[in-house]
Amino acid sequence: MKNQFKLAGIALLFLFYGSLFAQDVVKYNREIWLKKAEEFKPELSKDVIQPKGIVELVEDERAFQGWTVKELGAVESIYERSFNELKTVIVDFGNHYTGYFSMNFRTLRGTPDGPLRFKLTFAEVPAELATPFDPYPGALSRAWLQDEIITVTDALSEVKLERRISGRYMKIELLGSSRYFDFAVSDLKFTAVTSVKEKPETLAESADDIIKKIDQVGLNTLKECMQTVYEDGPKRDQRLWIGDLYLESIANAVSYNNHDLTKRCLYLLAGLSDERGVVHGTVFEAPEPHPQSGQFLYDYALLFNVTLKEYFEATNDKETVSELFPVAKRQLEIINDYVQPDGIIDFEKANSEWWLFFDWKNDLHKAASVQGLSIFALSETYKLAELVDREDELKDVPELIKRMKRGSMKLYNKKINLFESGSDQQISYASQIWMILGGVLSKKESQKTLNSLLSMENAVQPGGPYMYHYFIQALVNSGMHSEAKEYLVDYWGGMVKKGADTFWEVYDPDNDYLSPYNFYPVNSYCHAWSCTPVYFIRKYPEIFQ
Ligand code: RAM
Repeated sequence: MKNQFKLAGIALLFLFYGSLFAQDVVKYNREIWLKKAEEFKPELSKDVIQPKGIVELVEDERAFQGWTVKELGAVESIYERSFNELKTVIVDFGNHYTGYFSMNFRTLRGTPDGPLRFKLTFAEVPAELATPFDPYPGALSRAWLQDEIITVTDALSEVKLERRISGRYMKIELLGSSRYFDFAVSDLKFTAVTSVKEKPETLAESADDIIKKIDQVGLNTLKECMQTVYEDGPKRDQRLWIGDLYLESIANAVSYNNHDLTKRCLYLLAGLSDERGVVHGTVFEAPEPHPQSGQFLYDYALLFNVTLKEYFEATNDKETVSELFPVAKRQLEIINDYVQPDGIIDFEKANSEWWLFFDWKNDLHKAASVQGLSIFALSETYKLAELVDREDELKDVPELIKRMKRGSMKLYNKKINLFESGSDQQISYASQIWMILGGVLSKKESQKTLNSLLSMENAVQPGGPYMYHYFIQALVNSGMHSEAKEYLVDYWGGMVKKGADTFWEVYDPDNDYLSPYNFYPVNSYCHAWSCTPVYFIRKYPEIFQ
């Protein structure tokens, strides 16, 4: 009897551990992967930046968001002047920087006998300094906005702001001082940080000026976002998102070549995958690496695989791929949960179980996009498997790709050569782009589709630079090279003409005030996914240079 109990106990124990193993498919690697991520955490370089000068805000309806700045003189001009009289000053650091601000004080009269109180506001674009933040109508935390009230108890020593800041401009407003002494501010400094070490190659001498300018602004954007992970935006959200990582890493691979940063991010995401082995759309580094729990994006999970494939092509790093290939395989299984016998993804089901991101565009119907992106991810993962001789582990994939491509044609309206999405048969850029990137159409057919799309007035347009990247890629893949260059110059060149030092998270040429968060100052104006002209210009010099 006793023995029977023992046996039953052992069996139960096996069952228990068995179910744990089944649930947590990557359990034993997670710690190792997080250790690797830590090992490749870069040292940030530090560069001390002096302000370029003092400026004032000028209202100008032709300027981006209605505001520009006018130069008033060198920063030294305020180092001699009574701040009790000046009261407010705007400093221009001359470029977008990410890092830490500090300043000092000089006593002009008397002895400091009481504390000083200031409000410091940092801005990526001029309108951020001109738009009142309160009452705050935005959908994201009010605290992302970079205004800080500081009390200086010792006006004889340097003051350092603890919060990491991102921007080009800074407004200093005096909120409180003593009448028994006077002072000037001095030694305004910005210690800029980045993990970029290498200087990218210069473009061909013969490249158009606008291309050179776009490349430069793209490089600045990327450099600013490359911190201890690829951040989405150094002002906001300051963290790793897979969609941003993918685009940053391919731009990095043709410019700064900081492959270890890509490797770190891949290991971090793998190490923080959930108990099913699914990667989270976004993760945090501090105080300990952790995911945003419950934040699963269907498209981003699959783009993990594409990032890994691009990483391998850039580095030939077999060790990393052999360790992370199981994670990629696991992401592909997501597709199996939704693909139906006719090769079409069950959109309603996927949409109810995942955040299907694709673009910041409320009215976009995403069924065709999900279909195209899934095929794209399957194809790219299979290519990766071929590169590392592991196709036998993805035996079913070629057949699945075929079935899904066949199924996709059910969404194709042959009369107008366009894919339709949803019961309203919505026609969007996103649908055509993802079907083309998925390789559903031949090159010739893709051209027909894109030409038809470009002539459609009511097609749902890309919502921002993220979708615009895939649009340019679809044009490139379809052999529409002059159009690819034209649209790139038009779109990103449009931001340059509006004064961008770094490319923006959101850009609609017809609406400077567009914001997915209901308040445009909280948009990020140095945003990872907008840096990709760097990739196009350098990856395809024959088209863009
Ligand atoms: C925003 C961020 C980020 C993006 C996600 C989906 O919060 O700007 O770049 O990847 O959305």
